[in-house]
Amino acid sequence: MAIKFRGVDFLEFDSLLTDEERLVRDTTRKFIEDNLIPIIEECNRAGRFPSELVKPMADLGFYGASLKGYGCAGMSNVEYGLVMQELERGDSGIRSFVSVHSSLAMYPIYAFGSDEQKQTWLPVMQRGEKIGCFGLTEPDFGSNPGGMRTRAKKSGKEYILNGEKMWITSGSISDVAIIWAKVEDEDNKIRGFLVETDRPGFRAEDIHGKWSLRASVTSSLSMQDVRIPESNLLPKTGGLKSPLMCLSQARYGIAWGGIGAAMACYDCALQYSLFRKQFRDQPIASHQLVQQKLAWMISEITKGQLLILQVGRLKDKDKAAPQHISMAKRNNVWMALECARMARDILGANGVADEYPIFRHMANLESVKTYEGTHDIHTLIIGQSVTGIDAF
Ligand code: TGC
Ligand code: FAD
Repeated sequence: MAIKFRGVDFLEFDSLLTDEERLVRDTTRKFIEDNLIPIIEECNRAGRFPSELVKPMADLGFYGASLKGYGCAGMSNVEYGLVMQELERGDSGIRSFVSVHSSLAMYPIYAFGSDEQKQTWLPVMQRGEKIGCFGLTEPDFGSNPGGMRTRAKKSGKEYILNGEKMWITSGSISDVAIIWAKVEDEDNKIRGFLVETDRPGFRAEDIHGKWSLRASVTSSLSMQDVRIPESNLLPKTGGLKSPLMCLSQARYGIAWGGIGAAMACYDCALQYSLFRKQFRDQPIASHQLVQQKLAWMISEITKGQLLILQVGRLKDKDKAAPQHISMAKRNNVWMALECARMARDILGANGVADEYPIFRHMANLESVKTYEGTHDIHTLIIGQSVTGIDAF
């Protein structure tokens, strides 16, 4: 039986939002309801990224939404977060696509690029005519990107890149990759490069057999003597701090996204529990143990909403620190995964079928818990912040 999402607001959360913020949220919600929900289960089964949505999402201003100029929507951080929430209510994979394109490909060009690089790339990326990806992780360096082996070597007016990147969202559908590499001539300092994906020596191959984020493309990238002009260096990058600054943008969006996935699972389980009857012809919602699960979920969703709204308000004042964002990403993704597991349980056998969205969200959230810094890495970032001791 089809269950339609009704929104989740236990504590008058909406009253904390401005009219503009609610409008952005509602517009995105309608877009997802009309365009993604009807096709997402088919995409998930087939392992297909819904590329037909790339242009419509550009038209709604989703790409680089919080950047100013270059055709970008110039949304506040809270508005951008609400977009991420609604996208992930549909599917983590579609939120991943928009997050990576916006926060990990457009943002580094915006923050570290030359005027010419910004003019060349940002307007076409905003319009969805060119797609970007972010290559930081390598086969042997995930949580510890500082150990990366990818190298850039200066040769006349060019750089030559060699290395492997792994688990790269949108890798094979991108026109440009932001590649992080150690520059041999600069004492192995990490810097960012714009690498057009049609350059000789650049290869992207999709990773198949994922049980998670099946509607998102994930690829490995290989660079063998890829020559790029020196003007493709992002001039303001310098050290590991540069890619980590990009991660702060994307982690922030993910913390909102977790709320969306949790809301989808909770609302589905609540509606199901009211019509599904077991024992004495009573709805399962009348049993105390089912109510306990629903009460846990709505409490945690509400706390997660307040947490990320506060981080968003701080970010709008330029006061959100990495450890604040780590707390929100860690908590909200963990909370969403727990909600998905409880919601799956409430649906009994139906919980494992893709007639309902819960198992898909649950499987997606396993990746979301790992990428952009694992749950445990964010634990250590918070621990480092409060103790002053680095325990990585
Ligand atoms: P560490 O010495 O701690 O830091 C180096 C410099 O960076 C600064 N910094 C940050 N700056 C801005 N934002 C942040 N989040 C920052 N974190 C650290 C730091 O203050 C320092 O600055 P300075 O001035 O002293 O140089 O570096 P470390 O090597 O000890 O590493 C620390 C650690 C473990 C926290 C870091 O490596 C880390 O976060 N690891 C996790 C890696 C990760 O998250 N990878 C994500 C790859 S992209 C991805 O997953 C995309 S999936 C997206 C999707 O599909 O939606
Ligand atoms: P590892 O670092 O090997 O960690 C394995 C386990 O060890 C984890 O539980 C971890 O918490 C634990 N661990 C590691 N170090 C410590 C420590 N010091 N103390 C305690 N525990 C520790 N990367 C990109 O660059 N771009 C992308 O677009 C991108 N997209 C992705 C899409 C998907 C679907 C997935 C699954 C990953 C993606 N990633 C991307 C990679 C992602 O960022 C990494 O998977 C993540 O950073 C973890 O690295 P790892 O998988 O190598 O795990």
